[in-house]
Amino acid sequence: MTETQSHEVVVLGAGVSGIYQIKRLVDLGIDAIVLEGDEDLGGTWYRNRYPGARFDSESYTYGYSFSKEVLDEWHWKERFSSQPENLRYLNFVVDKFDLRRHMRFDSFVDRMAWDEGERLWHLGLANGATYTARFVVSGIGVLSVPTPPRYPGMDDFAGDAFHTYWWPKQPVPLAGRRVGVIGTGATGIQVIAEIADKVGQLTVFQRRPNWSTPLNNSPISEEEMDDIRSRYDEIFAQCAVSPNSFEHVPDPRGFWNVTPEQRRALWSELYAKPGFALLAANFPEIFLDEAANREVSAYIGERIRQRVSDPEIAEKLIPQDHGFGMQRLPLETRYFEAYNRDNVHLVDLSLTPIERITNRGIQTSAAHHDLDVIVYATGFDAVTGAFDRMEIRGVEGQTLRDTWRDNASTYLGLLAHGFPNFLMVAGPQSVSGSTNFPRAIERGVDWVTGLIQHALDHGLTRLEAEAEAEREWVEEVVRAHERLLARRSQGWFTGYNSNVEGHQAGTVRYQAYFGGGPKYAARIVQVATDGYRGIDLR
Ligand code: NA7
Repeated sequence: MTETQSHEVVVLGAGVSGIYQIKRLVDLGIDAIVLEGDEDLGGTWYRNRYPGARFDSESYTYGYSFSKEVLDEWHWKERFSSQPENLRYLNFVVDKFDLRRHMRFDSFVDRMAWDEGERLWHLGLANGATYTARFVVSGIGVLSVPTPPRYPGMDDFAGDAFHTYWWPKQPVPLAGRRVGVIGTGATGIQVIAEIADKVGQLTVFQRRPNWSTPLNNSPISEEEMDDIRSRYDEIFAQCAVSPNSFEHVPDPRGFWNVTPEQRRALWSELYAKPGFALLAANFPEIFLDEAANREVSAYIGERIRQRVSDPEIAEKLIPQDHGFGMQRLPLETRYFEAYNRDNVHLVDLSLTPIERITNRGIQTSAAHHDLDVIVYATGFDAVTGAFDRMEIRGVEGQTLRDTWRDNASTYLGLLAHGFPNFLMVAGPQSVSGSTNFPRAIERGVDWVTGLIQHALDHGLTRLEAEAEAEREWVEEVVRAHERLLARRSQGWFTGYNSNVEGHQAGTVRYQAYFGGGPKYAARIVQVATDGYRGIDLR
């Protein structure tokens, strides 16, 4: 048994959050360490090696903004950069600031308990090591717990099968093989479009279609990168005032103040623009007004029909159960055209559900599909999943898992009552699930760092969200959520996941704050300025 190690701060996770968090702490000379469960850094971009994995955020709005040197030195090669390049980027940042020496890998924290007498967290790792820390900062990811389906016979399959999150590091041979993909969320749509022309046969098992619009990716030349570098201040300033922290700005004219022809003209322009333009540069009414949403959905349905040759297949690819923008919008590159290929087949699971996985493939209620590879693109136990899989015991010995059984409850998405000195970067009910992730992450890290510095400066050893302040924040989260047409949608934003107990259709979880990035930023800054109002500091 090795000796317990003690640090002022333990950071959980070496992904986008943990990397920036450790940088800030090290810069302040605070004794801190990162514990990462995986064998290397990168989080989301260390995993998710499936073909087609890439940003849906413009690369230069996704990268860190904190270092002028990094901004000056890094050249984003594509407007929407791919997983291998994103992982190289994170390694570049870590190596540049020599942060690796503050990281321990293969160090999954599976339990931690608060000791009220010592005012310390005691952490236990899956590898047997133990740590204590005054403060624990979680950067454990919003989408880091993959959820394969629970079909009978999954272990019987003789071919290759994996969840997209666990796509192997070694190249998976696809040429000439029969591949089945289950799931048509953002991940399924990326992987299907990418491999359609690289496999022998591709069978897509779709339960519900998603709306999806063109990514419109393109390379970034040296000259363009120079231009982007010269505009970085402007770009980040723009992200800071946009509701979802992108460069795109909502159309201010008012949906009903313009003619249907003018609306279509805008949509046709946005359809050709990169990234989330159709979502984020649209009229805000499409998220609030059913008639507005119906009209934009009908327009996008038409665009899908224009792109899919077989009218019956086209109808199956157009969502009927939810409107455009009601779930996370997947972005695509020639996804709909994939269905025009002779080697691509669509199986509609709403008509013929999967009964079991066999040793040779997938048995639906209508047929057996012989396969060599099964890809589970079936999503994540989003936002709270990474907390639920640890045993986190608070003041009274209660677990966070039990406390959050029906719904998360946080103060500003940054702290939770009953769990002192546990600080969450990109926690539930922050804006990290509802905006461009790294923009929210940097804001969260800066705030958490400020609070830790404040505690150290003032000799404070116990910080806990007040119950009343937390209750009021949750009410605000609920209010912002209930304004939206999407309030009952079946997507991970609302905590839906058919493969996780208690997260099935019909349950609503308040996972994120939907009041927008600028309002959230102003709020947390104000709380800090007011001497950390709502936090019991001792
Ligand atoms: P999502 O968006 O949760 O999508 C999961 C997909 O898998 C969705 O189409 C599901 O259909 C389908 N699914 C899930 N379980 C099953 C089972 N058991 N059988 C058949 N189909 C199933 O996850 P993604 O990984 O695509 O995207 C998550 C985020 O990662 C994304 O927003 C990006 O930010 C990165 P359903 O809709 O439940 O009928």
